[in-house]
Amino acid sequence: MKIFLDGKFVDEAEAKISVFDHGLLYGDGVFEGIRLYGGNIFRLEEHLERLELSAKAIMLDLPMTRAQLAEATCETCRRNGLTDGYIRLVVTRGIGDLGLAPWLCVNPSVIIIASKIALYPPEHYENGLAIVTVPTRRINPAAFPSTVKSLNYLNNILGKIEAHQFGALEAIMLNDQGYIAECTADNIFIIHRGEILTPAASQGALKGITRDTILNLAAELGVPAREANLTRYDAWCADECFLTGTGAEVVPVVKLDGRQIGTGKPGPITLRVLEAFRKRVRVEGTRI
Ligand code: PXG
Repeated sequence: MKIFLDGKFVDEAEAKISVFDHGLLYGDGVFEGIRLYGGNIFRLEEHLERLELSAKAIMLDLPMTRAQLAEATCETCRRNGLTDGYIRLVVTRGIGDLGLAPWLCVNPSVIIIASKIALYPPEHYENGLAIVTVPTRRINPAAFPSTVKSLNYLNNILGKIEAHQFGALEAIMLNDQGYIAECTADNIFIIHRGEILTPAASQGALKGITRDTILNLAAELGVPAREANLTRYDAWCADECFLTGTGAEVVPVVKLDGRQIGTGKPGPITLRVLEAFRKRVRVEGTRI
């Protein structure tokens, strides 16, 4: 596998980062997870824009322009002979000393990995997931914005460990107010009386690219969709529920905290959205 590392394509075994890189020492950096479908990168511009905004928020100057990052991303896919896969774009603060001081890190590192994706088995989409709410709360956006896709994922990782302990693949994380924020690596949607609802970023959600795609698709499908404050009660009593993410795409949820959601099967609006999303990824994107 060829990895893009600071302007060069190197073999996987040669793709090494210093132990003094603040991405490692402090989780100081930003990243994106992007999909390649049939030779097209889905919503590459939006991912690069989010990367730029994440970098701006943590006051990290990206060492490459958007056009350069786009070209390097496409070239990484080409060099690995990929037409379908998962792309990880990482920018670390770079090498510094053992103190926090990011201003001593003069060269941010850019890493692009393009690889095959391990998809969820099809039965999850056909039968839906059973998920739980975990005790770990999402970090208060006033302490660190949930909209920044940073290298520091320990908050989500604790949620993921707890989900795993409960035997669930994904889990709802509440914010400090007790409202639903999102899942550990996916956004959440519920459907109530024909309306699609999802928590706002201000409630502790990442502005997911898939989430945004779904909000657009809902408008095209003529299904009302909006952001709303959601409680666990709202989700328990929803007619339908689904999760969205670059890796998961759109995955139905049929059980939450031991309560069956709707009929206990993926709901009709969820299935329409899922189908529309799968069609969209086949026709939209940046040709590599
Ligand atoms: N919320 C969080 C906290 C995320 O990390 C999403 C929502 C969905 O966003 P997108 O833009 O992907 O629709 C994410 C997704 C993985 C993986 O392996 C996914 C994410 C991060 C790390 C790993 O699926 N982010």
